[in-house]
Amino acid sequence: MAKKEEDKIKKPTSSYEAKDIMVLEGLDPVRKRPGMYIGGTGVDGLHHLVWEVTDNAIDEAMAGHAKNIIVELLPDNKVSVFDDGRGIPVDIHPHTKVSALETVLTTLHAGGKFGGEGYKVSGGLHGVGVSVVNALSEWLRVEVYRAGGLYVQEYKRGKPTAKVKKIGTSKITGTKVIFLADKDIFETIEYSVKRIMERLRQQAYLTKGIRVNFIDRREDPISAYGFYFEGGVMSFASHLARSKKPLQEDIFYVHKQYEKVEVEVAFTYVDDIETKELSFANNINNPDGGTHVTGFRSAITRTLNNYARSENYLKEKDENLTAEDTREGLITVISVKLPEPQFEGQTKARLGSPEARPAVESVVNEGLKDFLEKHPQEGRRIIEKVLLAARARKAAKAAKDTVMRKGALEGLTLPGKLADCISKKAEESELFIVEGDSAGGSAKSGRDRKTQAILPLRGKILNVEKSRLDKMLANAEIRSLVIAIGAAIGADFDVTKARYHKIIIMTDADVDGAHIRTLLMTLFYRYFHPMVEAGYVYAAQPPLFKLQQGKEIRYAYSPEEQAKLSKEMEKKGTVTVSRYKGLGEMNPDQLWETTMNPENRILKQIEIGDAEAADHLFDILMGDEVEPRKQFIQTHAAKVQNLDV
Ligand code: 28F
Repeated sequence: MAKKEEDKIKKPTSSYEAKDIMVLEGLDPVRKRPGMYIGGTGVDGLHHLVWEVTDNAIDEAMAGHAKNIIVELLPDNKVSVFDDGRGIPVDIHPHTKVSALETVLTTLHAGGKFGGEGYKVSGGLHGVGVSVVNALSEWLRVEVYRAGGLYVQEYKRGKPTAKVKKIGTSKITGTKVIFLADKDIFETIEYSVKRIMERLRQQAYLTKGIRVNFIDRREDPISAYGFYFEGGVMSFASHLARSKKPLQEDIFYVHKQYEKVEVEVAFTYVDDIETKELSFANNINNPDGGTHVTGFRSAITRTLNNYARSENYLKEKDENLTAEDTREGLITVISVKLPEPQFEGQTKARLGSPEARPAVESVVNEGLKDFLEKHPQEGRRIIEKVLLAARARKAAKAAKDTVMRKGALEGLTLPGKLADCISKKAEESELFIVEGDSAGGSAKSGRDRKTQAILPLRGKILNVEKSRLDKMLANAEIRSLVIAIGAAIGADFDVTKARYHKIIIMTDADVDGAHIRTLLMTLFYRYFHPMVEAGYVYAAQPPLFKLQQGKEIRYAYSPEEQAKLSKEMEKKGTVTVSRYKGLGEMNPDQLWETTMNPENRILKQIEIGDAEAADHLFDILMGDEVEPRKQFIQTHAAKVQNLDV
């Protein structure tokens, strides 16, 4: 049912003239203070080199001149990027007597973006120019296929090693850049396939119809991936909703030019309480939203309220639906393209351009009104969902007020099950969430009382997937956890109030333990998100094996370690190996020694990615959709080893 109103989209015409190049300054400042140009010289800064070059290829595709982009990771960490666009101009500049190609590669901010009518739509303000990549590479080669010829030039740390040379003829046109990041500058020059894949997939979603291929040639056999999305942001939204039950037949989609702003929005409501909202300006991700998101939210809220009233879902006396109510279960991708976007915030993660707000608001208002008129049955489902959210909001507020009134959530009365630590300094305090009362008992007596608190959780905590905040607050286990952490929950959560700066999930190393860990990670991801962001959440890694040889007892945390250790200990006589089925099999000292003692325990810090994966896994395992769960179990059942039956 997507609205296919593909208005004629005005493409930026970057008419190339040698005069367009604004020669600003040499490259020395870049090598002196690389952080000024790419943010840092760690792994993020290293990947910025790849983003800069690939963004230039995407720009050429966005301008309608390239259809295919090939990114390759070569052995010894060289990166190669190719696009089949027009090829960087190679003609000699009348004043500087230097080839345009050399100027673009060796001069800061050279390129249509800062002058002329053309503008870069991807990379945008972040696009510092390929000359920065050149300056920070110990070696770089550019090949230009243009006007029937193949032109080449090579550089060392940004300095040409020879003039631009025509080394052959060519039937195709395009640009290829191959570079080797300078290990004198970067802490590491090891690339992450995952990061590059995620970024290329995202760029392909945002630039519908272009083909992006990624080939990792560092190992044998090579691995190759291709991204190609006819549906653009529509495919992106459906990818984000892949494990959820949709409330609409198709993704809502609108793509229109509004004055200077090109607006493309896709969204779908799903049967869930979680919101996903991705926004981009000139293909740059804006995690902190901005004027385009504000425009979108006011359009949704206003149009749904008007519709709910005109269709009598809301009576005269009923209060309006809030923006919050309309966001539950809404999965959205907003992409705007505009000349000279203004970004705000220290990480430039928010779009400030005022013109983007009315553009998105008007385009979405009109599109959604039209959609609701044409699809009344889906309109009904959406309104019913939003009304339900409004009722839950009021109930949650009432429940929270009740609970708050009782003073429980203020942490005045800590839950009985919590064995708190003596220290009141959050930064040194640790809260162990332990599965089961027996392990809880051992943890309580084995721990370091000064800094370690224990909260035993009985069995499976509430299946947080379907419940709402109010129902969750009613659950004793969850309430104990909220009170113990002492920083409220959900939208009111304030991480600076957290009473512990380490929350350690300690569950058995079996399937049940993994299940509980997934539940808890989902809970933290959804209702204590800043704790995960701050890196406060960990998973304890209990030993899998105990090895005994005479009096000597050792522990192994993986089958490989167990094999190695057995071989070593066998020299002194027979070794008995026992597999730990659960924490409860360890006595307090063993539990302390192997899993709680900061000296030699192993903790896995939960990153957003892990929690997000748990959240997605959780949808599959615990959500309503049977199909994704069946698929998941079939796919993974083969891989599950030592399943305790
Ligand atoms: C592997 C990375 O960098 N592709 C690029 C072009 C095409 C033109 C261009 C680039 C205009 C004035 C500065 C060609 N013909 N892929 C890439 N493809 N830059 S970068 O122009 C450069 C600027 O000089 C191009 C006509 N107009 C623009």
